[in-house]
Amino acid sequence: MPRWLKRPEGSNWGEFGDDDQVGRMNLITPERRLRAIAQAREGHVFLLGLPLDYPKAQIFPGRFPPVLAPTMAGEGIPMYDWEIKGATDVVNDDRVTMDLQYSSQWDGFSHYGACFDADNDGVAEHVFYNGYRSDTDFVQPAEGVAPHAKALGIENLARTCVQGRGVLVDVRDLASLPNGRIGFKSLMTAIEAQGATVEEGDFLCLYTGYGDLIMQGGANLDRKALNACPGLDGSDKALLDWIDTSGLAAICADNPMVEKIEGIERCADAAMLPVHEHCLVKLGIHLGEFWWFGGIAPWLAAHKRAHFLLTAPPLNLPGAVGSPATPVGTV
Ligand code: UVW
Repeated sequence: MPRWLKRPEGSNWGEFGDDDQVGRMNLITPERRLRAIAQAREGHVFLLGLPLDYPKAQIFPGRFPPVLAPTMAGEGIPMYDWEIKGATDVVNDDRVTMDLQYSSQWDGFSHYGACFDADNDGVAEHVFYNGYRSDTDFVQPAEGVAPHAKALGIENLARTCVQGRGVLVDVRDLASLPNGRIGFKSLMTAIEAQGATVEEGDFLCLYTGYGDLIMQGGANLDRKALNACPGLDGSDKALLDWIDTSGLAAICADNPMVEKIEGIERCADAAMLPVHEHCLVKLGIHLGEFWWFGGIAPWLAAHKRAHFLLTAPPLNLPGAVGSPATPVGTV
């Protein structure tokens, strides 16, 4: 049985193969990676992620920061400042409990799906990129059962190693647009003004200023300023079309959702997060969120550059639907 009989309008399901699980990452060919590596001209590196315990105050309900604890060497024996008996070794060993999408992160394709009648039986099911389904391709949480993605887990993204050409576009000035929503025309104007180009297999990096506010604000976040930062306008069809035709591999933003939905009317038969649906469900485009560009952006601007080598593998954690990220930009 094929996985689906009908695919959502505007989707590319099947075009990278019936069982493809990495979508547009397929466009990062060895040639394109070498072109990206050629952007590393000076040897400077920049962290493009927040410390994973940032934001210091909760932004996304239900997601909590990492909590460290010692590994236990035995009952009541924390493996911390732990001296190995009969030898001189001293060992610290720890574990972490955290929401994988608390801080800088990748959204995997298994993170976000849609209600759509892919088997054409008149009833919508919960489907994900390339027609994978909630009922057959995930283990759902239950008493004593850990949920996980049997398909589209973040390990698929990890296997691609996530290395290619980053294109930084500074959109901080676009906060003045209505509801801070960046449509096609405004984005194209910013891209052109900054001498950037977005080509097949590129990582589009959107610098909204949100990450800077998180870094600077500590626990006293300026919520008004955060809410004023811009994001993509998923209600703009021209923008969605450009995301498709540009061939970009992924979109990485320093804000929490890449897109902004303020002012878009919610509708029972449409997605609340249209950029998520367009990218993660229909086209196989990964989304990076809560990144930080406050380090690399001034350097790129001072050197009249917009492109760099981006390296950003997620955790190779089988079955997870998202992952913390510690991306690196090399110039
Ligand atoms: C949701 O889609 C709910 O979250 P995120 O913005 O992290 O993808």
